[in-house]
Amino acid sequence: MKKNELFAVVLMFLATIGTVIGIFAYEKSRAKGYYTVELTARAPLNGNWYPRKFTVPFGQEVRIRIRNIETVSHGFAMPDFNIEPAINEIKAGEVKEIKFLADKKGTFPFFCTVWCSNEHLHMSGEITVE
Ligand SMILES: [Cu+2]
Repeated sequence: MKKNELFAVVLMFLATIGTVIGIFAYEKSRAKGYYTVELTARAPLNGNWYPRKFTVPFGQEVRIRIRNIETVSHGFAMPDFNIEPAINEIKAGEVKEIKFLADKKGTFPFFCTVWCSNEHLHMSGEITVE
């Protein structure tokens, strides 16, 4: 085997090992992060929260990304948990994020806090921690 060939083989070997180590490191850092839920906000007549019910793992730091895809403002509240940052208003087209530690098991309500339509009081959902 020529010297250049040997060099190429070693380089290929290192690149392969490096990729595998990189993938494992990425997966590990991802697992440490937040459990993310994508939530869409719409007035009840236009579809309501989507998903309206979802489950998150107990003991996990949870991040909910709320996307308001309407032309009116909505809000978000979940009184059973300390929501950081608290959200009073999500304007039309905005995406806001809340974070909390799912440290209680059970099913808890969340709801809109802005008078968005006549059906506003029905703009609610449930989150289950288990
Ligand atoms: Cu609303």
